[in-house]
Amino acid sequence: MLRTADLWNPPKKDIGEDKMVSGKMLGALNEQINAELYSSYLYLSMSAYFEDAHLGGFASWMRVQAREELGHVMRLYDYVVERGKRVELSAIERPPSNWSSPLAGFEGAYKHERKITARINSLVDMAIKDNDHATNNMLQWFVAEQVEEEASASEIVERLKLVGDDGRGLLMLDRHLAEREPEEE
Ligand code: OFO
Repeated sequence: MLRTADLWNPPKKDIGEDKMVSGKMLGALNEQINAELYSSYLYLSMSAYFEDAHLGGFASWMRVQAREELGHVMRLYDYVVERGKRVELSAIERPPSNWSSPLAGFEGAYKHERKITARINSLVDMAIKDNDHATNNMLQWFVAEQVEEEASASEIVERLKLVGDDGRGLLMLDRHLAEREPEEE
């Protein structure tokens, strides 16, 4: 008989091996969920830094990025659930809250995206090794996304280098970054 308590505390889904998603892969996907949550946290922290520096366009760009990262989280979350597996959330590391300049902030963002790309690539390697075609297919979206993420952060780094100490150039870039719209989910 199903008790009310069972509805609120359903038994944990099996997180062990099965023929679809290996236990190792499940652990790695759960870690990736955490990494994407950290990305969102990092960009929200950068957004707060730019708000404080009166650079509303930079802040808005970072805020859109923070939200986009939550979309990445949910994409992985939904995949794990769809495979009948259990999402396990863990503590999110505290992000930095200060950068020495807008350039340092975006250099940090670019470096971070390169790390995320390396993580995605090792997940793909694992899926290939496991003959896990479904997970590999799901991850290909992230492979393409990382190309875009790296390109947009690196383009802003280059523009900031061109701007240098020119306050007017910085404000023009700020106006340009304010135009970024959230992507359709
Ligand atoms: Fe999720 O792509 Fe950035 O971190």
